[in-house]
Amino acid sequence: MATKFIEALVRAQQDTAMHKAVDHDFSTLAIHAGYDPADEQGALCPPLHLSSTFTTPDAQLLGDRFAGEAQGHIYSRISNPTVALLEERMAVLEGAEAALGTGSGMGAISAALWTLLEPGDEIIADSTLYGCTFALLNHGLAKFGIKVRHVDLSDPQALADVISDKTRIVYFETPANPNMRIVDIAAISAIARAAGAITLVDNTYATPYLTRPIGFGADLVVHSATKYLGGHGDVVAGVVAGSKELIDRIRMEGLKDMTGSVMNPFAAMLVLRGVKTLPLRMNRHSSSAAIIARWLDDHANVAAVHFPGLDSHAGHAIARRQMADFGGMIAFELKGGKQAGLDLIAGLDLIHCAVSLGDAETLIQHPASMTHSTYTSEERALHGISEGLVRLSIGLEAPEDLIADLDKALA
Ligand code: 4LM
Repeated sequence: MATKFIEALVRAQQDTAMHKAVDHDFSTLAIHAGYDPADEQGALCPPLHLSSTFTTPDAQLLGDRFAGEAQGHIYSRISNPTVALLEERMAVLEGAEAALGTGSGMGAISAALWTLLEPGDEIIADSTLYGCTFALLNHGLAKFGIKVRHVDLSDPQALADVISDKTRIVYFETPANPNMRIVDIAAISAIARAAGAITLVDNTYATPYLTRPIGFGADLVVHSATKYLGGHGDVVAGVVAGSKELIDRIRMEGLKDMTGSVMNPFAAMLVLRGVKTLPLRMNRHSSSAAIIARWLDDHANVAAVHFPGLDSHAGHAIARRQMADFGGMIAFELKGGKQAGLDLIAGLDLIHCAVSLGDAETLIQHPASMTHSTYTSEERALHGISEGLVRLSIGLEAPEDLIADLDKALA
């Protein structure tokens, strides 16, 4: 049964027009991939393996596992059965050969980048990135002789103009946090591949239910599983997905030896549970966000709405091509600027002021003073993050109730 679904998924990646048609298969895989209750005494839900270490009947076998000559768990900083199930499920859902669970989204990004980059290499990153990713690149990697260059990757020609044999990684988010810029995954991946660079996509905002970057030619995908994959705001976790060769390297170098940013088995269990309802939740987040984005767009006090589902969005056509729907994130600016945005946040009752995203609860925050305060104000201006921008993560509540709350606060 699983093979049939996996074949369908692979076909879907080859033909994005089929993306919506395989929804049923994705939903089935999100619940079943990698797990057979018959292997665990009929337990419908996978067991939680908390063991930090794993014993073998003799020293030879454990030694062989260390040498990579025998399969099996050694120590939970390297692998763990509960985490391994999530890794297998995420690999299937992303259409990747393999995946790796990590302690956070930043853990996933750090483990991948520390493994793949060496002093003298260049990383070309999109101009807009999550604040801590921007800090990791510019305050972390840059200290160790890695050249960080920011390019507007929503314009593939801009990448083609500057990419060189020094470029090791091309890195971007789509939609980008916080301003919702869309990057053409296929176009950027093709340019990167031709230059011998690895394309790494942060798929946190879209999730594999809406976009599967590897099917468009990307090499690696990273996630903050804290967000939509977990889905309930009660876990911090990350995932990297890609070829077996790259994932094995990231596991044994970036994760095991360099960062130690290991996924806790309990976190893996919570993410496995979250992923079961990912399709249902993403449909609801997306449909509610589309309604609210249109409502905001029509509001007299709103200066601009950044949501890829709007015809007016610069990346709308590309988003239509590479996303099954437009997701649950909206960014907008009020005519009264930053102060009006802060007043709006203060005036809300149902919608909570908090960072993070992808939860059942609708969250609102002010990127310039919160998630993107790692940029200086000059850097934010340079990177297209306006001081007045307000970010909404649309939750699972009734959209009419959210609109009523926004309406009252905007008035
Ligand atoms: C936030 N974001 O935006 P961990 N990649 C993307 C993200 O949005 C985040 C991470 C990685 C927010 C957190 C406070 C696109 C995080 C990092 O927080 O390390 O799991 O993910 O509100």
